[in-house]
Amino acid sequence: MAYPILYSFRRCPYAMRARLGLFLAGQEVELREIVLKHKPEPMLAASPKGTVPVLILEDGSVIDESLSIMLWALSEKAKEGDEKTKALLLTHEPGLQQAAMALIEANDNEFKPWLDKYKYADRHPEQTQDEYRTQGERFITQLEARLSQHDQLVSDLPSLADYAIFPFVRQFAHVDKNWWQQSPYPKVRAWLANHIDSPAFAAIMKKYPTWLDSGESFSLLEN
Ligand SMILES: N[C@@H](CCC(=O)N[C@@H](CS)C(=O)NCC(=O)O)C(=O)O
Repeated sequence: MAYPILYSFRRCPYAMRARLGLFLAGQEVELREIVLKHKPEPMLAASPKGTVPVLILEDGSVIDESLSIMLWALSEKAKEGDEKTKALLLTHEPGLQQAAMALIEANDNEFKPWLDKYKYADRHPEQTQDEYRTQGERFITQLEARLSQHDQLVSDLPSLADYAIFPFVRQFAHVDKNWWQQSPYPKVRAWLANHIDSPAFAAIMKKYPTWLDSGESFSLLEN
């Protein structure tokens, strides 16, 4: 049986978000691991903008935004009446769903650009690495405040906001692990450690040979 094809890059936080959404929805895909410097032609033919993740459905339609892939996979599962995915999507909590979407938007549009500059400060000499980190900390501070109110970002249960955002916070933490360990964000630290240690994250972070080299696609769900 054919499954949707996912072009993915293991270390990309957007691709992680998509893989998490697919995994949590129990949506099988043919995962094709790529390298960004050498993108496969069929991926570019499907999505000329050349970013991962790219999902090609069985009917040929293409979803090439990570959040849309997450929402597609979880919504399809929720349509079957699956309560667990409805909870992830906050289907019964429109106010919280709105908050989750706003937080993801802040992650992608405000936090991510500072994260990139913090990570690659040598390519952006206009400010120091510490200054870039301080800019990024504004978002981390918001997360700390939220996690002081409940166990996860929008309520006590994990939602799409947690899964869409933690791969980016993981990158932020990894730039300077010593700093992160003593930073004034104990709640975010614990929340992140929990997600990194989760079975879902272990499953979506398995290492595969690249599709161009091996010609092999891999299952996302088989462990
Ligand atoms: N808005 C896109 C962003 C995806 C994105 O920027 N992915 C990066 C890798 S993390 C990429 O493919 N960059 C292209 C490149 O580096 O050539 C999404 O959410 O899917």
